[in-house]
Amino acid sequence: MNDWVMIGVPTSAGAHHAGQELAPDALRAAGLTDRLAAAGVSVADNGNLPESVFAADHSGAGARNLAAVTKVAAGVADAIADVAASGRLPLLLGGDCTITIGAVAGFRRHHPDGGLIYVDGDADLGVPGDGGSGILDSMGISHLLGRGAPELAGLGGQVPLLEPARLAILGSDPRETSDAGRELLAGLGVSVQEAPAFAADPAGAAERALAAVTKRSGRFLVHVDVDVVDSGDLPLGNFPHYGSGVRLDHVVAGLRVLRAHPSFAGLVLTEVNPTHDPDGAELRRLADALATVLAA
Ligand SMILES: [Mn+2]
Repeated sequence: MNDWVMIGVPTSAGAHHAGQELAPDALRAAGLTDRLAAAGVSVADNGNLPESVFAADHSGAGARNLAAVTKVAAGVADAIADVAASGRLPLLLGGDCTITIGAVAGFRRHHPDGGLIYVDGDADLGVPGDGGSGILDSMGISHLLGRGAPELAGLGGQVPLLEPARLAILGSDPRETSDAGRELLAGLGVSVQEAPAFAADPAGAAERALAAVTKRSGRFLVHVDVDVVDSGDLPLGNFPHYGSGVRLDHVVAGLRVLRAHPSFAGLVLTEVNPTHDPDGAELRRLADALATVLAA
């Protein structure tokens, strides 16, 4: 199981504004495919799913652009289920973080005991109507765990989409999670290692996430929101995260440990906004990092 299928998900439907829909093609233009090949990674590029661009939602709903987000996630679920059934490894290029809801739904059609390691600058615990932004890409973990909008939370036909014991969160910035959020996750038994622990020992933190998830899961997906990297190092995250202390090389070190596990079964990259990087230099750094990770 070492052949990859790359699928672009050009969507900003669940984001704060447009831009992320450009990421899959921008990563290709930054040489991702060539870098993967040079690293010895066998990858077929299946192109992009249909584009879905952010639109202002004036409806007043607590979950903005819910219909568009749900439609994209459903398409992702079908696409990743096909890849999983073929025995190959999906590499999803988002797109905003809501695509991971679809990825988990589709992955678990084929791997009912599947798990998820969520490498992200945020714990994404928002829910519609909580007084927050209403932006769905800040609510991914809530929906995976069965909270939030029923259309999304029920995408896999079972609620929750993911049992808490099959989830590990790695690298979230403690300044972005409330104490109530931390208590909620602790009470549910979700493995959480925040940014300071991740930066202090990326490989060790990754091993602890693996130990937690593989205890209760078979194969697992890895979600990587580029905003897990401090924007002072890599300013590609759609929503900036300055000062977390997590560098790109920390993330590479951690992801290499995850990728080396025999139950590793694919990667979802999210929240890259190419408009933050007009000359493409940071995108090329990210493409190099991905090739280093996937070659491991
Ligand atoms: Mn995120």
